[in-house]
Amino acid sequence: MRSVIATALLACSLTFGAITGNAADLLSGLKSATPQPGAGDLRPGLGVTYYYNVFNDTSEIPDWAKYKDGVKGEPILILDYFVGDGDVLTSGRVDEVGADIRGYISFPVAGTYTIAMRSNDGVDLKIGGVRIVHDPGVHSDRFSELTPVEITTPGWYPLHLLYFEKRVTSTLELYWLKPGGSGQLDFVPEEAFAHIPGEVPQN
Ligand SMILES: [Ca+2]
Repeated sequence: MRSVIATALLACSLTFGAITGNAADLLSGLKSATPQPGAGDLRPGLGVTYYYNVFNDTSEIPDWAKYKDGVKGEPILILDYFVGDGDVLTSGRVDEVGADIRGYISFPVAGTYTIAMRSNDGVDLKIGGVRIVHDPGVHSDRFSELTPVEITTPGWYPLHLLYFEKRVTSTLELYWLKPGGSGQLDFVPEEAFAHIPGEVPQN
């Protein structure tokens, strides 16, 4: 049900983007993981560390982490969280949660991907060392720009996502449209995410 709602809302966003030219500039220069992680080391989903505090900007999460240890959460298998006032990601809490999410995302072919997020509250996404989405403050549900991202080398790329939920409702969704694709963006699928337990990928 939630994906149906998300798809309907995203269609509005896409239309809005097309009418206003509200797509972001092409991003390039993303660095793939070197060396590529071994298939035998990878586990499903993205690793996550939670920090329980009132955050108002994603930049406050690494500052807080200098002084307070986080709590390892269950891996996040897919970023399709549109949960109203329910649990924030895999934290088991409904409010006042910061998340430092790390792992790898697989781009299976070279070409230009269109990436978008919907978030509530703040989000800061970097892939391969390049900031892709930055909407760091407190806000209700809203979509990012549609961001074209050039991938020259297929494979695994380090992903680092800072996110927090302050109060009431929370949303965290990541969409893409693969090269040559047409129509609506889809959730980035589970098979495109992985992490190595205990590792902090450099990004
Ligand atoms: Ca909220």
